Amino acid sequence: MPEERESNNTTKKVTSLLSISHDKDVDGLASAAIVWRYAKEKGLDFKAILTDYGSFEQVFSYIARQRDTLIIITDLGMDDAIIDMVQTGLTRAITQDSRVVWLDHHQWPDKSIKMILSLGNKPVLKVNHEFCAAEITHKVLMPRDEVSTELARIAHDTDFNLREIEAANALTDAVSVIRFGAIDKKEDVTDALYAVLAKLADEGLSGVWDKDSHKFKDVLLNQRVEHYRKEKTKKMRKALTGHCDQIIHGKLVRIVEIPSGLTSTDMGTFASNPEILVSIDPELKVADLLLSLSQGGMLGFRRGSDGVLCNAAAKMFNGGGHPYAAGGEYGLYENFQAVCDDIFVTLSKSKDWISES
Ligand SMILES: [Mn+2]
Repeated sequence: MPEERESNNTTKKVTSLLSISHDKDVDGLASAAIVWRYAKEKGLDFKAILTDYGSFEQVFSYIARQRDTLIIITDLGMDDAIIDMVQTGLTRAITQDSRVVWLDHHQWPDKSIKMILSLGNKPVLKVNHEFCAAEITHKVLMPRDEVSTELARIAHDTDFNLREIEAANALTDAVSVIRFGAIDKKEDVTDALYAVLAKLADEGLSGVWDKDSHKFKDVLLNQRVEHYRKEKTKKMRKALTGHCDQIIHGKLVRIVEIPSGLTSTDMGTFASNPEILVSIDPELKVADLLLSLSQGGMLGFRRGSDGVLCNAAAKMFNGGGHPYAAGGEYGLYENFQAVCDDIFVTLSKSKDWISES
């Protein structure tokens, strides 16, 4: 936060901080934890809302009621569909002497960027695709704080799907198990995640994770995560067993149907492990392109080799993303086999998703 803003602006000083972050993964949670540490350092009252895109209307009408509040939004993008709602909520809060800081790494249309920058009280907007949101939050708010450095590193490991840090993997599963559990019981996701968030904000990873026993300190949470992992493995094996393969333009394309409670990231990691594949079928190889079809008709794209561009493949299904991971939409369906045939036909029509290098 640029300190000069304290001295040369005419608005009242903020007294509290409202953090709005993504509830879906470790990046959103770690970003909120770093924001909380910033609030502690500045002596600001703190409140967090962890949310997802479907709930923006409630969130921004809550934001509209804020006074003298520093509103920091992290790991959430904005596009034309929600721009009016966002503008209305933020403008209201700003007329009540609030300020806005938005830190993100998703794709933003120019119109959304211009809207945020045109708000009053000198808004701060940082959007950078090369980092995860927690890394940006760390750099902007708490660059010299060691706990925040660790939180940003964990988020990077999960968001870029590196999966090199055991505790980061475990935390990813903990977020999923807590989140899916709350959604099932129709409980508030923020309330459900608050205890973990508070510990991360207090002490970083060591607040929740015991590195000597390789377990969560909370025994119940550890049991839930272990159970979730077993169930998840069963579901993923079953999903992989029902796979549908085809060679297209010399690339092995595989489609799997994923049940609820599984993410395409889970599936992508699982299905790129050759040992797991061989245990299902000795002939089964890692696919060059893996498509995960969810029951709602959403498509996740992950690649098993560099010769494929997931973003270009996803574009053929009204989606987009990165070369290594992307998302798109097929639409509601009944017959999985018919969907596979249809997808294979679409992918055969273009070579855009094949990388020359
Ligand atoms: Mn993120």
